Amino acid sequence: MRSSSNSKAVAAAGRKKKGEAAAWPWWGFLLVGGCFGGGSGGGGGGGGARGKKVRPRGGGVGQQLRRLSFTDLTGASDQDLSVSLVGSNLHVFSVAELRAATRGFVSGNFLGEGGFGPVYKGFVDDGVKPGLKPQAIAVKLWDPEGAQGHKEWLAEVIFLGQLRHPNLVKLVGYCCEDEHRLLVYEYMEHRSLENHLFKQIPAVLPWSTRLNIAVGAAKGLAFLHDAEKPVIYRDFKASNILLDSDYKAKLSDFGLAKDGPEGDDTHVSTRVMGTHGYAAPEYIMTGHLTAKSDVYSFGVVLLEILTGRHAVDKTRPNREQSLVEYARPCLRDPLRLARIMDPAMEGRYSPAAAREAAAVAYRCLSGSAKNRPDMSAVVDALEPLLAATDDVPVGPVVLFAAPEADAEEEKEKQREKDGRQRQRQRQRATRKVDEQQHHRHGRRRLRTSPPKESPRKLGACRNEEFWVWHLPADHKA
Ligand code: ACK
Repeated sequence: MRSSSNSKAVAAAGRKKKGEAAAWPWWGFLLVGGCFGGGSGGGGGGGGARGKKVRPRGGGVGQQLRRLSFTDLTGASDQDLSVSLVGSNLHVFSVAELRAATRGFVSGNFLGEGGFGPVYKGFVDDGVKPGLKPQAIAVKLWDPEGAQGHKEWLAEVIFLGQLRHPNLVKLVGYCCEDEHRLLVYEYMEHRSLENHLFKQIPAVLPWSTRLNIAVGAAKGLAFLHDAEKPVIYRDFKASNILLDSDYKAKLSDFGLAKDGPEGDDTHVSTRVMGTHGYAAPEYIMTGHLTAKSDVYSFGVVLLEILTGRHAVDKTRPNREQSLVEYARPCLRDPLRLARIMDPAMEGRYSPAAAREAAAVAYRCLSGSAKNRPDMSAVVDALEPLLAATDDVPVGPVVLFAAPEADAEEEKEKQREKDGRQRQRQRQRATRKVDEQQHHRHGRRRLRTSPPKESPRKLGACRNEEFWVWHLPADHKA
């Protein structure tokens, strides 16, 4: 079933969606001469580079090239694009080769569906391409019905094609044949962090593995932020953190990544895109993107790692649905922290390390971006905790409710009740004043709350939601 529907997706991959040309003015000329311009293009596949690795301009071994930014693309000629857009060592595949590698996108090889489209496991060796080492791969197909398109495909090729780091997933190559857009990655044995945290597949993640993942993911982000030409990842979330056979974390999915601000600029102005629950509040409000927006998202994922709860969970009682709102107030109080730690760990974690990690999450989730730490400081704070395994209980743990904890819980409930009562009193008082003004001036009561931004749902992948908030016209995509 999957196989046939996605063969259709491959076939339909190039059908233009309404308004594309207007939204992405440089699309047209990229498509004219192949995906990056220049090459032979057309059905031969891969813009003339078919069967070859794409090499950077002047790309001798060990030669350091300036990374091409996304914005460099807009002014580049076709020739520039085909020769120097992509970093070295990317293989250019044809649809036929990837069809063979995945046994015809057979349903048994289906791994899941992300924002870009379905993903299939496959296998390649030098029979497929000379020089290609035998390896398992993950092939991502563009779903033309989905929220993402050529722009996100290109961002992935540009960023992942040029950036290499142990905590970024390796892009093996891509396919750009006619209208088809596919991406080929190294296969990550343990798939995404999301599976392990929320579906507990195949088993509960132990504390040390969780910390290792947090440190690895933090290093990946720090690398992006500290690069000579910094990159803002913009879509940091558990489903974009892939785990290799050793559970080493690697960031994947650079479709929303942006070049960081340059010169005296403090931020990049963008259309607000991302995943509900992970995006920084100031970015949602203003469209101003900075590396600190990623730091906030890291804080959300760190909270997910500690608590085993999803950033947004509509199945929980109202006050627990937003993880940040629910959990952040507990992060600096050891007793309250103990109560929100993932119960699936059954207490098998180092309380001291958990407190330190919680303190890091607290700072990352600060409402004020300037009070959030840099990712390199986050790495420095989290990495030493890997050594603190002495106080991790082993074997079965008997849990009992400490009387102090109960008392504290009662106090907290009472505080919340009092708060709600005070809020009701304030609302009653405000209503009364408004009514008096209404009678006095004979006018309608003014709306006091700000107009709500209404996010438009673009497409849903699994249990995630992908939103675009529409901002005033001066915010560029
Ligand atoms: O959470 P998962 O099992 O891991 O399901 C998603 C699905 O594809 C859609 O994104 C899985 N996936 C994505 N890239 C890779 C990869 N390089 N190796 C293994 N699985 C992957 C992801």
